[in-house]
Amino acid sequence: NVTPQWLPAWDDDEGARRATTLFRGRFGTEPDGVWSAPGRVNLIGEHTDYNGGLCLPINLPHRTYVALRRTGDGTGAGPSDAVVRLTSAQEADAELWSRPLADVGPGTVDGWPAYAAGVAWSLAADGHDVGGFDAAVDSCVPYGAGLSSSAALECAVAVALDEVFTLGLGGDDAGRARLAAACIRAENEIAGAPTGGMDQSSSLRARAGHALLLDTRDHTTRHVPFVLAPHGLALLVVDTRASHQLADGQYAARRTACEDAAAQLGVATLREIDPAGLDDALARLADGALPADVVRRRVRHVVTEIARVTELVGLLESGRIRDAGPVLDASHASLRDDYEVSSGELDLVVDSARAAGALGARMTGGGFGGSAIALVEVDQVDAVAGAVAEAFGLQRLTAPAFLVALASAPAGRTR
Ligand code: GAF
Repeated sequence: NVTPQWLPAWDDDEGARRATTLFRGRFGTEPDGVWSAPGRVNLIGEHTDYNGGLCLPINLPHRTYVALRRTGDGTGAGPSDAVVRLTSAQEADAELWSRPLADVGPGTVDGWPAYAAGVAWSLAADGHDVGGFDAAVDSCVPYGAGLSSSAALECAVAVALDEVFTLGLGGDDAGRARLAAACIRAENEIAGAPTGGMDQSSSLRARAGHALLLDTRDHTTRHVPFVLAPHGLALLVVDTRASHQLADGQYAARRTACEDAAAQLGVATLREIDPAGLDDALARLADGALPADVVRRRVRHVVTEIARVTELVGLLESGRIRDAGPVLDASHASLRDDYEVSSGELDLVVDSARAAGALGARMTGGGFGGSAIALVEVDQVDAVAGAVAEAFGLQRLTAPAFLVALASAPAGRTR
């Protein structure tokens, strides 16, 4: 018998205390406040957000906490006062990271500081008056697990800078959409990961108790109630602990394949392909940088996955979450066979969870490692987790880690 390893979320007191203690220790003064932002898990709609499509993430109870203090006169006018200094509890032994804001730009920052300093850069590039600051970061969002630890860091810094530099964006959804755009730009241009906008939009714009239906074609959103307990269900998240790196070539290659296919078909994005006309569209695809049969499978995933988002939203909004299993399963099959972004570990989670009684299961996030979700009866959470852990043990894989996802609050001020 293998005991599953659970990943606890901190409460706000613990998160604020940790970030504040780190801040005092490294900077010898008090922060102006503590802000935090959640990681996310996507229910369905994978690899659709850079295709003008739909996705449906919820925020996790796991958050990244940032204690931050504005320094200098904050006008950003003089190079001496516009210095960014950063420290992270996850890099405890590292030296303080320090850089004039004027020196932050595409290709200049490596590692985790790119996500934090990058947001200051993109807000400034968007015309906002952002100056120097000190920040200390601590987080219980599992790192590198496909649960958006990077977006949580970006979004926590974004809401902090919004407040200390009085940008006035955090108070309503339109402003939060602009903060999300700044975070996405930081990730694309400073961290160099060509991701879509789902993760940052969720962290800043999704509400507690709801999934965020995000339409990446027109940037509209709908808040879809997502509370499983009254249905006797729970959403189990399994971190495979198998490495996952979005900045590597595979994610970018999928994105390029979709853009090339859209160009071949003469549409702005694959969202414009009507599912009813999918076969016709596929027949028109020819060999290019990739063989036509590969491109056809990529396109089929995107078009059918967007339709599955609508299907799941319909089930949620009509109180039929118990019927959602086959939709989740179909999403996984499509990601595994057509989009080819799953992994042996992700398939093992999905297969072993289903065999142990999960109603449905799928990989979530970018793939190539990372996490999977399973919809399970609330009284079977431990049994399903135990079965998955045991399946990993039998194959001598690194033990996976588990959490139960409750749709949680967006980024904001904590203290
Ligand atoms: C990662 C990316 F960051 C998102 O933008 C999205 O494309 C996702 O992979 C796949 O759905 O999380």
